[in-house]
Amino acid sequence: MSDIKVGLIGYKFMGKAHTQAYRNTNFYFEPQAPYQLKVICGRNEKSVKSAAHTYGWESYETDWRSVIERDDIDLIDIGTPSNTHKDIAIAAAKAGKHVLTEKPMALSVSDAKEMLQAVTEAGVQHMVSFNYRRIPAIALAKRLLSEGRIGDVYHIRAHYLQDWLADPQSPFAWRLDKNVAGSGAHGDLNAHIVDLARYLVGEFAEVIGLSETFVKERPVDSDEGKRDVTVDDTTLFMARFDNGAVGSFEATRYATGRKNKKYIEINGSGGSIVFDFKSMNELQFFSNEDEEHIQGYKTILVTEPDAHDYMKAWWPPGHLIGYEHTFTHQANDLANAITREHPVYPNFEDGLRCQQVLEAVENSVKTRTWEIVEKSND
Ligand code: SOE
Repeated sequence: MSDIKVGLIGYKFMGKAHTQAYRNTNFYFEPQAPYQLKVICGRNEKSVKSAAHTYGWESYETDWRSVIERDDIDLIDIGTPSNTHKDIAIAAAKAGKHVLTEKPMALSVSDAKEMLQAVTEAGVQHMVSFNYRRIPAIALAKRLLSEGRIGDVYHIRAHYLQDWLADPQSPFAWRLDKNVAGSGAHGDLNAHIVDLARYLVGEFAEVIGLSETFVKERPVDSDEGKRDVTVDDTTLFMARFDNGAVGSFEATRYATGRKNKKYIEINGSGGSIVFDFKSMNELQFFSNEDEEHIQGYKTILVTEPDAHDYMKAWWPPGHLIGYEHTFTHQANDLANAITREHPVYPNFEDGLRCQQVLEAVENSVKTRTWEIVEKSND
């Protein structure tokens, strides 16, 4: 295979993050098949044309269908609002293209199942952009867990906190419309910590949650009116895992002062690990193996090339990396999977499992009871 020719749908926050990932993958990781930035797509011609120029894409389109019809594209990357993911992903798979989609993968479990079926039937690569898995400190946490260094897991407590809606006068945005976003803080933020919990601890067995929408309507930017908010502002839930561990999860857009706080603590019979995104190059590790008089949490600075292959591409030990690198690592893993024809994770099956957890929580909010998490693909 020569190059991986990319068609990127969406050019805003995620469009920018994914674009730099393709460029930096080529530059730092030198994959067997480099990425070619073929075409970027968005509905507003003036804006997408300017993005194509600034980001360095060869061409632009204003209709995603035209991108999929092109036979010079190998990979469709979906960075648009959640209600568009299903149609684009299924059309891309049917056209024989590999698919990377932003999270949450779909609006519902049944949509996610259709998407998984389409990519499986087409035999293309599929991946969901749960980019926080690609933080070297998270990869190290996974390794410590796999090596049994904290023993059997008892607890996971995780939260993902933002505050961009804390002001009741903040304007309405697409993320507040259920038809477009699927859900609110739950699908946007809990989706990330659910994926990390599945990655680090295992499969969810049952859940019980509560949601709240604090501000029921918001001013519309462009006129005098207001629009109803149809999603959750916050969702909290408790969970039991198949392996006996228990967990608590919280996502909110009302944690005043917390711009993007993601925190995960896992306690086991032999120790604990703690990750806080504000210090994303670090992992806290407590081990019962240490002699008692020197026991305590140690801070591991995860910049050694030995910590993870990702770090081999970057700077000498001690030089830190950031948020954008997570997307570069993701793009590099996807390039390797495409050229070497091996699976890449998290894939659409992981996206579906995450959706099944999210939907079980939503059901439990309605029924006010524990809900079993379904795990079937059919
Ligand atoms: C908005 O809440 C958002 O951009 C999420 O959609 C991302 O997934 C998250 O990482 C940062 O915040």
